[in-house]
Amino acid sequence: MALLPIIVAPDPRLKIRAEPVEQVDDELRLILDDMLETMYEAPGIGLAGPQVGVLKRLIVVDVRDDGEEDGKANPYRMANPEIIDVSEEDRVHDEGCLSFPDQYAEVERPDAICVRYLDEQNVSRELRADGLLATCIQHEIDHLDGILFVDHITALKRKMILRKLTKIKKQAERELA
Ligand code: GNR
Ligand code: NI
Repeated sequence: MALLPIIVAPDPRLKIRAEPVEQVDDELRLILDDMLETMYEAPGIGLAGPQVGVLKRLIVVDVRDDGEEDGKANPYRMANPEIIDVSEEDRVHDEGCLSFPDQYAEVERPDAICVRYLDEQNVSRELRADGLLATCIQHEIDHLDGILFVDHITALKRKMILRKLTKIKKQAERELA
């Protein structure tokens, strides 16, 4: 088990489309476990391969039994996740992202989805999700397509968030120099 460094925006590596995996083998199971460990430590409720420099269609999610703060752990490891159905109804959530530390914005997405994926045993599964779990899975699949939550908000808000992060990154570089 290992913690993986999380890439912070703006970074061209977050804008690349990730490649599908052929099958979930021992090597990918180890990466999925490292991603979960990294996500819990952050802490976050989801993590996508590209955020840790893995350009494969891998995501992990745990919103802890319906988003209750002290709910039981309920981790999902997904390879090649695909949304195969969405509800007509939308929901708005104040989203954050581990690649955008301390930045939040309201994003509207379908309230419920059906997602097809390969689980950690390389078995094809379908999951119906709604609420926070549905929001999080959509946010993670976006990462696999190089799409970030700020791509769903107004250009002005996006500019403000990216300007803040650029400033913070430059400051950190100066402190290291
Ligand atoms: O930890 C996270 N919280 C979150 C909150 C609302 C909507 C989406 C998310 S995902 C985010 C972790 C992350 O950046 N995943 O890519
Ligand atoms: Ni994210």
